[in-house]
Amino acid sequence: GSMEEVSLPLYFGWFLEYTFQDKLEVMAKDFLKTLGTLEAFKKHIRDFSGEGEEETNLEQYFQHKGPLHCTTKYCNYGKAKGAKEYAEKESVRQQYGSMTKLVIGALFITPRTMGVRVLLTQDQLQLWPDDTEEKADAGPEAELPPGSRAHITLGCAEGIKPVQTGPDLLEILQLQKQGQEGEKVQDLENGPLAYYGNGIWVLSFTEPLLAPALFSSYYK
Ligand code: 2AM
Repeated sequence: GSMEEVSLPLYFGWFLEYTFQDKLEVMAKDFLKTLGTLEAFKKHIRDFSGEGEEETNLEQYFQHKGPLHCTTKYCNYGKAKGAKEYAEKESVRQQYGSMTKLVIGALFITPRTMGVRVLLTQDQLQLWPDDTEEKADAGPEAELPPGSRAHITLGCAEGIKPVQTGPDLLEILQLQKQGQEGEKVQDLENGPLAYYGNGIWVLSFTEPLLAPALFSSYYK
């Protein structure tokens, strides 16, 4: 009935616990500050700035609103395909309101988005929807395993919607799958930094971060 439809959220996902949210934001800001000072980055500043601009303040370049989270299923209040089926899944009902630890493997930026890659465990994959875009986005040659798209959006460039972070991550994973490791730039505090071209920078964490998070949903 219509009551059930309006009660579906904008999206389901894992929401970072507050103290970790602050920690991740500080880390991301520090990363951007450091990146902005590197000669290797300055060499490719064109990816992030317009004609004639010699500098870009990366901390202002990426903007973010709302709680930091890893979207599992975008429902658009019931208008998205498979929303109702997802909300009714046994695993979703059972795990709703429970805490988990997300494993964060890398931080990436592109001229469009900044995010971190989340490596889902088998348990967490039970909350991943079956009808994701991974296959369509990856194309037939580069099929990626379910959950590859899992990420937390940390910021978007002006005029870019957060939904872009998923495709940006998939692009990086496809490059890696094709054997590209990027051009190693240098070791930063948390691990090696690599440049993949087209404004794609990836910091792979030597020690993955463990992020406490709550499985819940969001209504605007
Ligand atoms: P994100 O998961 O990449 O950050 C509200 O817009 C949230 O739902 C954002 O977190 C956003 O992207 C996610 N979202 C929006 N549209 C989406 C879609 N079509 N598929 C998957 N996630 C989407």
